[in-house]
Amino acid sequence: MINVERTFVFVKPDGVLRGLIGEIIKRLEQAGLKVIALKMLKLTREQAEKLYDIHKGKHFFEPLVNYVTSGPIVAMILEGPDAVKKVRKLIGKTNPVEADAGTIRGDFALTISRNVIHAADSKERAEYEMKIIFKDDEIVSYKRVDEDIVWFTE
Ligand code: FUP
Repeated sequence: MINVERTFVFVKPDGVLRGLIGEIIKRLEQAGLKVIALKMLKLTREQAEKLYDIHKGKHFFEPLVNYVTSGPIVAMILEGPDAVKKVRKLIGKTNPVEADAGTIRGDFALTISRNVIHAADSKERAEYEMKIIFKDDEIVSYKRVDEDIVWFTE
């Protein structure tokens, strides 16, 4: 059975300030992922600390929270077959130096602290993270015209 699931992504302030919003959404959309929620915002400290709660206490936690709250982000929920795994593949490894060419981080970033994009790393984290940013009524249900072809499985 096809595993249609939702994942949570945001373009970080470095991505927004460099004008990469369109390029990033283009790559995710052209892979067949459906954008079902989309919002530009500036994260509050509370939201950022919740999004990165698993890193609390680590040396990079404070700089990370300061950074992601320093400018605008573009958050989205994407839906599609195995969306969590697929998006992680498309964004590449956390450290852009290790991220493969062809991935978003591999193609657009150089350092770990400015790696352009965040994506949830599990279905459970995706559901937790999307609730920090989106209300249920901000998620839209519709069918993409190519869904039956791109999402097809025998
Ligand atoms: P990822 O899920 O790929 O975003 O990676 P992590 O959850 O491990 O890390 C979250 C963010 O913390 C990274 F995107 C960048 C930042 N980070 C650092 O700045 N330094 C580190 O050593 C590790 C992570």
